[in-house]
Amino acid sequence: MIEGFRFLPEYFPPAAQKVLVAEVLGLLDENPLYRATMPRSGKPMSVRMTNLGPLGWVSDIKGYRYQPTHPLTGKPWSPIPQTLLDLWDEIAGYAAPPQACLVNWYEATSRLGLHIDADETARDAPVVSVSLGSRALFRLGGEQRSDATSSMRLASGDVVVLGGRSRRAYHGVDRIVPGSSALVPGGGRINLTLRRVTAP
Ligand code: MD3
Ligand code: FE
Repeated sequence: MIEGFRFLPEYFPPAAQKVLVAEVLGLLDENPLYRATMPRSGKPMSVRMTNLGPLGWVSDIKGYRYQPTHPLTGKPWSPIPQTLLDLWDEIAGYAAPPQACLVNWYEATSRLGLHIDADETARDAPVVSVSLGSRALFRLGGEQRSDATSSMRLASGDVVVLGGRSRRAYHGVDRIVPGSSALVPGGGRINLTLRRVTAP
């Protein structure tokens, strides 16, 4: 496995998963899920998304970027829940707090193509991911698109830390296993990624 990749299965027990999902659902009125579009092509992404925190990752026809406000409401994103700030403190090993929590919302047929996360200036900071709801078939490769990949299932409550070289690795979600958990309304999946965007 690539250096810097840490898999913490069932980090959150079921009761804590429920609280986290309820917290995220409660923030969706103020921070509505929306379907971002791909740069240049304007093709809609299969995953709906929103963000929490001082910065949020957005994509539109002009490109990828982090910005302080929701693209539809124009309002600042709500703060990152304390549970997630605590998680970062416990496992990120990074002196400054995360600035963005990207919320990816997967339905039965949602997927996320192989990509690298490269829009953050703080390249030494890890990305911390929390999976909630139905299982995902996650694919992790290397620093070149042509590198071999391996697949793994990410289940509800699992936490993944992407530090070191793994931070620069290609990755994606081939599909979810819809209905493999009833935690998320509709049998879908929520993935939360905590990110440090700018160098402290
Ligand atoms: C490996 N999300 O938001 S989480 C993303 O399940 C993203 O929604 C996926 O890829 C999801 O960009 C995967 C695990 C993950 C997150 C960030 C990474 C793996 C990563 C960054 C670098 C390498
Ligand atoms: Fe990613």
